[in-house]
Amino acid sequence: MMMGTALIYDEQMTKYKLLWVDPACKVEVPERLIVSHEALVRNGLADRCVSIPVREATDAEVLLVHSEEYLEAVKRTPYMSLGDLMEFTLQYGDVYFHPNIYHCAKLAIGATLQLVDNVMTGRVRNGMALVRPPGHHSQHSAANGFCVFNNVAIAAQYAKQKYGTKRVLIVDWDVHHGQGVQYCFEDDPSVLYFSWHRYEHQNFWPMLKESDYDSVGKDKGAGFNINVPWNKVGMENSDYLAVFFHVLLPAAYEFGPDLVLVSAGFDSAIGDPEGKMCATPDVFAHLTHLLMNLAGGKLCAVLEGGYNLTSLAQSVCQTVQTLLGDPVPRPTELGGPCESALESIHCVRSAHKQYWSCLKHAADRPTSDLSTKLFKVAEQKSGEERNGVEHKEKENEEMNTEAAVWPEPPKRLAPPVHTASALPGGVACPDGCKCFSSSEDPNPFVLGELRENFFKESEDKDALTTLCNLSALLERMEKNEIRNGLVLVRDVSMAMMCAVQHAATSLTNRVLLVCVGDGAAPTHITEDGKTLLVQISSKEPEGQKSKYYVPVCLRKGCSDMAGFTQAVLGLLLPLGYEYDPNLVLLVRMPDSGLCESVWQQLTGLLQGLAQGHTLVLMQEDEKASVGPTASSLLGTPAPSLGPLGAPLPEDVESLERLRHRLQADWKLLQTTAAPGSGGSDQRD
Ligand code: FKS
Ligand code: ZN
Repeated sequence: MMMGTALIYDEQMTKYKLLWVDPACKVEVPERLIVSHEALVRNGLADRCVSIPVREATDAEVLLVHSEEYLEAVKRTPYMSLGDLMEFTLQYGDVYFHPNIYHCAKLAIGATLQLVDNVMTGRVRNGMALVRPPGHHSQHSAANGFCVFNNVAIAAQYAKQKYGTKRVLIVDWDVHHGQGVQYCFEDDPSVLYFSWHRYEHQNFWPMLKESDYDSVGKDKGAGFNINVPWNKVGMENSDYLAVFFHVLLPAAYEFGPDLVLVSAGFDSAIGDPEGKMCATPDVFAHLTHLLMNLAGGKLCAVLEGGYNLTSLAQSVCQTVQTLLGDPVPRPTELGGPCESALESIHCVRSAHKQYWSCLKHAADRPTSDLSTKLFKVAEQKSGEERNGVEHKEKENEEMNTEAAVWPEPPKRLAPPVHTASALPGGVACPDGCKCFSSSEDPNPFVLGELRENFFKESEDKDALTTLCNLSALLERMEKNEIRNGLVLVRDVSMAMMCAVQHAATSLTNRVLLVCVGDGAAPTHITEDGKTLLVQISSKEPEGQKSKYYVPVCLRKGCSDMAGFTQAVLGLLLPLGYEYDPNLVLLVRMPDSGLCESVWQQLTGLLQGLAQGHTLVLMQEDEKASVGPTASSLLGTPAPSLGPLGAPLPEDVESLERLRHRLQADWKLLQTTAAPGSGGSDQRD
C-alpha cells in the first residue's frame, strides 16, 4: 500500500508583512515561506508530495482554543487604518498586525486542519504545512510573538473532537517556548507537550518562569508538559539528539500517541539570528525520522519560526524529504552533548521521574541546588566545555550567527533498489521487495572464500547459495545499489559470522551488529572497533571486555515491550548514532520472544543509521515475520505500541547501571552534568 506525504502551501499566506518599523518583528518576512517552498520545488520534493489545498478555518475552529472576544477583535483588523493597527498591536508582545493577517491566520489554521484530516483519514501517511503566521505563542485571548491563532493547539483539539484521538503528542522543536501551547494543555493528560527552547536562565524571550524544566503540567496534566531549557546558545546536533534519546523519545513511547504534531520551527538551526544555535539542517532529518514510527506514522509538521532563509529552506527540505522516506543522511559532527545541555537534561529527567516509568531511576537533582535557577548574565557557549570535540574558543565578542557557514546537506540519493530479499524456496517475495534468487551467479571468489571459511567439512549446497546471496547483497549495498535487505537463513549464527567477515574484508569499516535474543554472538570480533556488537538478551554477560561489545541483559529477554523499548531508545540508538556505522546488521535469534510490532519499531528506528543500509538476518523458520519485516524495511511505519506499561524495575535499574558504566566511552549516553562543573551542587 503506497501512502504519500502531503504538502500544504498557498502563496496567499505570503501576502502580509510588517508595515512599520519594529526591530522585534522585522525578521518575520513573507520570503520565509517563499524560499521554503521554492527550495522544495527546486529539489523535486514538492512534486513528490500530494498537494492539498488550504482553506479558511471556521469561527468554531478558532474557538476551540481562543475566546470569542479575541476572535471578534481580530476580525476587525482588516478594516483598521494603519494607526489603528499599530495601536491594536501594542497591547500584545512582539507581534504585528496587517489588514490581511486575519485572512492568513485563518488559512494557517485551515492548512493545518487539512493536514490533520488527510493524515487521520489515511489519505496520506504524513505531511507538512507551510504556514504564516505561526501559532505556538498565541493564547486564549492574546496574540504574541508573531502568532495570531494557535495552529497546532487548535489542531490537537480538533483531532480529539473530530476523530476521537485519545493521545496527541506535540513536539515543539522551534527555538522559542510555545507558551501558548503549554497554557492550553497544562492540565490535560491527553496532550503531551514537549518543547526545547533558548532560555538562558530566563534571560531570553519570552522570559517566563514557567518555561523552565520544573513546569511539568498541572493537576491531571502533571507530567504531560516537558520543557527543556537551553541555558546557552550554540547547541549542536548531539545536544538535540541527546534530548531526543534521553527525554523525549522514552516519554513519547511510554505515552503512545495516536497522532504526532510537530511545531516545526527552524530557528533552532545554525545561522538563525534569533536562536543562535549550531545544529545543522540535516539534524531535522533525524529528528523527523525518530518520530516517524510513533502513532503508526501519523505525523503532521507545521511551520513555526525560522529566520535565516538559507538555513530555513534547507531544514524544511530535510524534514519533507524524510517524511517522503528518502534515506536519512549520516549524522554529522556528533561529539557528546555539552555540559550545559547535560545539566538541562539532568534537570528535566529528574523533574519528570515521578511521572514516567522510563525515568524512574533517573539521577536526582539535589533539591537545594538552585544554580540552574539563578538569573545569570547570558553567557556564550564556549568550545572548551564541549565534550569530545575540540573547538576554537570564541572571544567574548558577540557571535555573528548569520555569518555562520555550514556545508550544504548532501544530496540523499535513494538507491535504485529499496529492499532486496533472499528467501528459501517456497517463501514468497513480499510486495515491493526485489528478490535475490539463488539463480543469480555467485561471485566465484566469494564462493571460494565461503567454502574455505564456513564449509570445510560439510558441503551444503543450499546454505552455501544463501551465503553467496548474502555476500552479493552486501556488495550491492556498499555500492549504494540497494538500500536494505532481508535474508532468511538456516543458521543465523553462521550467516552472521559470514556477513561480519564479509564486511570486515571490504570497504565497510564500521558495522553495527544488533543481536536480538539469546544465542551465541561473535564477541571476539569486536576487538578492532570495526564492529560494535549490541546484544539484547536474557543472559547475564560474562563481563565486558571491549567498549565495542555491549551485552544488554533484560530479565525476561526481549518479551517485555517496555524494557526492550527503553533499551533501544536510551542505549542502542545513542550508541549507534555515536558509532556512526556504514552498515547495520540486525540479527534476530531464534525464539527471541520479541513481539512483531516491537521488532518493526526496531527495524524502522535503525534505518536512521548508515543511510538506511540495514541487513536483516532471520532464521528460516520465522517465515511469518518476513512480511512485517519487509514492510518496515520498505519504510512503512511500525504499528503503534500504544501506551507502554512500566518496565520491570530491575531492568530499568540495570539499564541505568549499564548506561552509567559505558558513559566514559560513549558520550551520547550521558544524562548528567559532571559533578562540580556547570553549576551543579558543590556540597553534594
Ligand atoms: C527580537 C526579539 C523577538 C519575538 C520572537 C518571536 C518568535 C516567534 C517564533 C514563531 F515560531 F512563533 F514564529 N522576539 N530579537 O519563532 O517562535
Ligand atoms: Zn521561534
